[in-house]
Amino acid sequence: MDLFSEQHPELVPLAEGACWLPGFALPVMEALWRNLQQHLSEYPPQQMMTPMGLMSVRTSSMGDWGWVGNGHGYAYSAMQPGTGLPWPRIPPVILQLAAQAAHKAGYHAFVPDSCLINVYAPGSKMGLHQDKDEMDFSQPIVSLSLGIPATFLFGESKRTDKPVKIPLQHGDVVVWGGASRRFYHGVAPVKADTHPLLGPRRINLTLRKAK
Ligand code: MD3
Ligand code: FE
Repeated sequence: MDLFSEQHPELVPLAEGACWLPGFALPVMEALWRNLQQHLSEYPPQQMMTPMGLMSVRTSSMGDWGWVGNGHGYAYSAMQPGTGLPWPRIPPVILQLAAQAAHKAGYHAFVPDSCLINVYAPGSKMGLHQDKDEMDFSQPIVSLSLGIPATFLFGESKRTDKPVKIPLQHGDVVVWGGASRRFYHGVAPVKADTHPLLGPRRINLTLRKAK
């Protein structure tokens, strides 16, 4: 299938357990962006340090569990780095969107307890990795993209010579469950661009049931 075609099917199967819902979130993008702007002004995204080095992406979180890195490792944390305060709750518009997308992909009653907010400036990237810090791998992960486009990469193994590329756009949702839940994935360096609503950045929300 030509993933870069101009057509916008409702649901694109990507791999076992994974599907792409192009434009699924478009009807709520303005409400969502207002919410996120408010959140980011109160909980500014930070470049986390990991054992692999300083990340080019800036992150903030919502929900019971935020994702936090320090020089020694990374983990889900109930407290923000620095202040020690809890993260704010995930707003209903995001919880509803995640549950509806998961349902559409065949995962019922998805109730995430963590929303990671990744902010990409042009040039930011995320290397190939697996998401392995969650307790229950039978729970899917829902990802939502806002702002300038990015090329998302995934493959079954890190050694897969050519990871599959998906052009993710503003309003796209991807649901990862089943076998695809353990796939390696990453984001190619984001190209310079400007989005009418978000300006020169891409934001990805990753909704997970962490614990
Ligand atoms: C495929 N974020 O934060 S979300 C991450 O666009 C992360 O910011 C990327 O990977 C981003 O860990 C991608 C899409 C995603 C999330 C989890 C997955 C794809 C996945 C888990 C398994 C397979
Ligand atoms: Fe990931």
